[in-house]
Amino acid sequence: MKKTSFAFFGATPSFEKPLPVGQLYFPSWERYSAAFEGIFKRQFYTNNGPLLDELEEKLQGFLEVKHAICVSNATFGLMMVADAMGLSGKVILPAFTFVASAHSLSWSGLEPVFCDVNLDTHQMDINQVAALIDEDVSAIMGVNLWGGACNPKALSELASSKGVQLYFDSAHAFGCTVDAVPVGNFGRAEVFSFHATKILNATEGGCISTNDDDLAARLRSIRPTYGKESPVTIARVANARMSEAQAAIALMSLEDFPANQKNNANLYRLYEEQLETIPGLKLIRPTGVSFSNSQYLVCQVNEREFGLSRDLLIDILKAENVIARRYFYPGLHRTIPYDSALPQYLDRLPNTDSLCTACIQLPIGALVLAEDIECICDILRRAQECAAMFRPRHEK
Ligand code: T4K
Repeated sequence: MKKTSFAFFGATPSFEKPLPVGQLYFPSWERYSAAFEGIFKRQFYTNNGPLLDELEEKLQGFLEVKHAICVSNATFGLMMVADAMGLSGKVILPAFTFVASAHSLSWSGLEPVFCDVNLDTHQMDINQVAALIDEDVSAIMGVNLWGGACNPKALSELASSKGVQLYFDSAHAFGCTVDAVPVGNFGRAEVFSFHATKILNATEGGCISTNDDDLAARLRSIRPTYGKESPVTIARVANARMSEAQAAIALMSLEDFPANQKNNANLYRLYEEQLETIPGLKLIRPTGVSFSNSQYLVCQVNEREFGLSRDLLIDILKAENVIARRYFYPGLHRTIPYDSALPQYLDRLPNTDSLCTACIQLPIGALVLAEDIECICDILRRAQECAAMFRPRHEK
């Protein structure tokens, strides 16, 4: 293989335009403009409008929950839930997640307690969660990663046996089920992200699901507004409203969910077939669910077997216009402010540390075609075969 067959060494990139990891499923321009015409005719643009009402009702049906409360994004949803649940002291969550999970706690004056994750599933290690519960811990935030789930039933049993509250960051798990129960029904509340990179999208947005009437009333009053219901007494309000424009896109996205999920599942299978034959790359399949949204394509790079580090592989792909990402990097215990405020976690989370240097997200979603996967896997295969070519001279 010649150096000149890689864009990294100056060849023409395999893809003309950057191919991102985000889902980016959007409705056709015709559907989009028809929905927006309705908004403009009604002259009702935000604050509990008719499209938001319709969306919340449809989400309640889809998720089989009593309350779906849409918000401006999942980060705000998590902050609101921590407040509405009256949490205090410390909350246990994994360090291997997006920064928003922990920062939602910091905004509410809560201290994160970081637990490690399982090396094979990437989900939080429940035995470690159990060991970390003490009198200062008021809740567990389960994080359902990669279209999988972190064993919400076992976590529910643990939380009730220890008398702590439980809620979930389900930003990655919209449309997934656990033993045929839709994710959204576990713990006191669950929070979904409707960011453009997610399978259900409102450009920006999110939703809190709960079967707890009191909690729902508090959340609606924090958002604001409380809509058709009466406000309840709460200590502080926020503005996490979802506009009609966001609700319109989310409604179309919800309608398209079955087709988009199916498309993702097909793309996933193509990756699965091809990646199997590349030494040093391990596909992480969503675990803990009976149905996955197939929202992420996550691999672990074994540097020794593959011959290249994860970061060098990302640079090689980037040169080809494949914008793979290293979610999550670094572990939250190594980010500001936790690295200096909570140094006790720096040498306690070996699995998180190891995954943070090995994980790679590959593109899957609306912009990815079957032939793109052939091409991406071909780049990966050739990179592995020619690994020595990329390594700095002193390493060869
Ligand atoms: N909990 C967890 C476990 C999460 O993963 C997240 C968010 C949250 C909570 C909080 O949810 P939100 O508050 O965001 O609703 C992204 C997303 O911003 C974030 O939603 C997501 N998780 C996180 C894992 O990734 P970035 O900054 O890496 O994504 P971004 O915007 O750079 O997009 C990824 C790629 O897609 C880029 O290559 C560019 C491309 N792209 C993106 C957008 C938005 C486009 O081509 N067009 C676009 O419109 O954070």
